[in-house]
Amino acid sequence: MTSLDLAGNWRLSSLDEQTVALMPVPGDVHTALKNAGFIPDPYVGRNELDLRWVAEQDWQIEQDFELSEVDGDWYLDVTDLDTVATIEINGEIVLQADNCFRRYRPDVSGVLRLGDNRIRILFHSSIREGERRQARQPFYVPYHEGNSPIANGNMLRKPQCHFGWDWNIALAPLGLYGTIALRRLEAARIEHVTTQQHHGEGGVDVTVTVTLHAAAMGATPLILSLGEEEVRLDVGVRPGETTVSHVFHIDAPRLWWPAGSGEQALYALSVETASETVTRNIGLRTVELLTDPDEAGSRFAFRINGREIFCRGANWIPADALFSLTSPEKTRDLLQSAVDAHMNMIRVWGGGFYEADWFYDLCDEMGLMVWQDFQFSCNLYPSTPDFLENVTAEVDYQVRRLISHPSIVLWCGDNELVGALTWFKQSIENRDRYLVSYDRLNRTIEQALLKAAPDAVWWPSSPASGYLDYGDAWHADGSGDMHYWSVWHENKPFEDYRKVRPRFCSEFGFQSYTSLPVIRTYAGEDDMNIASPVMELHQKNVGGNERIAATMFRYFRFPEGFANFVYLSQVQQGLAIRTAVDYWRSLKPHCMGTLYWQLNDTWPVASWSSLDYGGNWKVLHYMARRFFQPVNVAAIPSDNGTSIQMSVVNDTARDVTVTLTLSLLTLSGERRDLQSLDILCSPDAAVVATTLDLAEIPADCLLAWRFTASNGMGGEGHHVIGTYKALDLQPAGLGLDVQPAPTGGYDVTVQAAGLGLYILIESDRPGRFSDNAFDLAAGESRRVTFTPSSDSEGEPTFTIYDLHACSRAG
Ligand code: BMA
Repeated sequence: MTSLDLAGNWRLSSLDEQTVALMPVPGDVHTALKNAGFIPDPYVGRNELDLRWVAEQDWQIEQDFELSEVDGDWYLDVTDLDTVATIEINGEIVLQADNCFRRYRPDVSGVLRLGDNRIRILFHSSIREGERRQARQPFYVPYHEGNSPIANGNMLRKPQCHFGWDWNIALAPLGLYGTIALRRLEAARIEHVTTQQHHGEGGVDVTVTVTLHAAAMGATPLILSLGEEEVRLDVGVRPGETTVSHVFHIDAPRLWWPAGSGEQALYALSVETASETVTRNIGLRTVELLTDPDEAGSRFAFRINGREIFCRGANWIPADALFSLTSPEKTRDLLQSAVDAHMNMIRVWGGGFYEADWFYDLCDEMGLMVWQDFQFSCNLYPSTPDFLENVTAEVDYQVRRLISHPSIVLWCGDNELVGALTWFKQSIENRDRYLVSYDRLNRTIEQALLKAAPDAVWWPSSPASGYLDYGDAWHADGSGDMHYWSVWHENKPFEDYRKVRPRFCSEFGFQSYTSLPVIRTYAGEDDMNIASPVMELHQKNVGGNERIAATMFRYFRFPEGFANFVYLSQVQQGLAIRTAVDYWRSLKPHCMGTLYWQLNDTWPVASWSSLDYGGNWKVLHYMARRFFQPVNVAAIPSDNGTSIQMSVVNDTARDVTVTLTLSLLTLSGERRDLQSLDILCSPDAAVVATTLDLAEIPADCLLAWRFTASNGMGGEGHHVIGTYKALDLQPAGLGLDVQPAPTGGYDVTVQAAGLGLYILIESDRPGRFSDNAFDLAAGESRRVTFTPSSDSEGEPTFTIYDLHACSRAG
């Protein structure tokens, strides 16, 4: 036996032994306590408020194991240990850890016994540890109090959203989410496997570098294979690290492309010693971040394999607030939803995790480019030598672990730390000190990245207007990436999305309520009012509910009843994000990316996400599949409000001809043809198809369009001059027919007698509709398929919503 996996059921207890439960490892303490009946479900009602005590105390987990041999050198292999923890074997301390993002491999040779052994992990309260570390700082290091109801999370190398966030429950969870195993150190172990690619005329050279770690002088066979080619090396090792490199040459390489731009070719790399095997999937591709200066400032565009790719996507936050509730299947479903909505990039935001290897494997396979933040967000951080040393080790490990994934195209220093310098009294009064401190951290990250992966693409912070530029990238749109939050956080109207011309908008968002079936999982019938204490607790952005309601006053007639309120909140969210994306895509190639905030939710909550907790598609996600289509048509009103440009965008590498039919829709649902035209749009371009004078559109009509593109894509849309609330919408007269679908699931047909806008079919069982949130004119019908999720039980009941019905009088 050379390895003993210690995953499995451990004994969890409080230090006074009053609370004892089983805890599956990997797993988290809160879920174990819930499953054992010690605490209620944290996600239900207002239970969150009664659970702070869990993270205020220390917890221990223990496990007994047997060893039939203890000869030689042994080490413990530990990853994703959350966070300040002491590990003992047979009563001896073998590890004191304080970084959830590092891999620890302490030597445990001296403490193992033949026969029975005991391992114990003591989790120290992050709340108390954060407080202790803050008190030890040479000067106070502020954190964002609005985002972090639990204080001093910035002291710890732990997911920052664990301390609460403006969408997260504040639990400060603790546990072990990765590997815990005992391994015998044979001649050498594999410490790291990294790769570098060189693309030349004659093919691609892939340099594989293996770092071996040994306790003594010796030799080990090393078998490397990439694709069909295999080499066997006999490597002499000395105590400590030995590095070996081998170059594979690949003629006629099949390249890895982002989704929608080509295939996701992957070559299997395997690195094998006598005792272990490490595998990676290598995708051959070049990545460049273009930041050339131009008239507006400087560009921000990704060039993959020599072709500039417009990035369509969203921001990823952790899959769940509690690790034990996550699974690779659930995450696959969320990422698949991103690809299904024509996204080709996600940003792994800096307040969560460096995700597991399998997460990036999925992104590699699906063609989702990853913008990877280093895990620092919205706070200021220490820059003491011990903290920076810890960060250096973290960056070194994470970068070497992840660098071979073709999906990762950018390494970004942090989320919003430059902005954070302007948020706190201390850093406003003494900017020099905090800016220098920030730069020490930022430079530490950059240097550790480039040491581990010299070819990695580095961007200092998101947002940033450029290297060593500490300006306001929330409002300056000429250079770099932008977080445009004036719509939402500054209460600006949706039209303000058209007042900026970002080069790449890596965050912008608008909230909605999570769908009614999800609200029912945490709220009782009596709580179904947006001002109820339960609904307020499931809204983490101060003023969020007021913003949603006030925006409805701005654009819509006020909805009647709770269900309609939830529905309309989702429609207006979709409208907000579509306004931004339609305009910014029309600016291509000035703008080369839009990543909205945020793809997913960590628990059931009102938020900016397009996917509900559990993966159901909100209205925005159905709309995103339309507005992110590689070929799309959008109506863009002019600045002075006198005309509308019909914009055609083509993100594909081929010419397309778009056949566009424009019509007027009367409020009773009659479609009156306006004009039809064919537009040629060259590859990777946006063009104006036609400009309509507003005088051509009567006040009681909507502008509508349908298009088909020569590559098979197509779609439809409508545009309202002014606001929806000004229109005297008439009843849509919707009828619904449900039949079992021949392929499984249900065929749902909606017919309209009048004008139906944003028709939404909702199922009380989880699942996905083939289309939703669409419009119908009088006499039109649409059949969509509802596919229940694999875990869905029972017959679904369908409810239908539309814009007129949600706020009809009487
Ligand atoms: C951004 C993010 C998050 C936050 C979101 C919504 O700036 O980086 O910190 O959740 O805004 O406020």
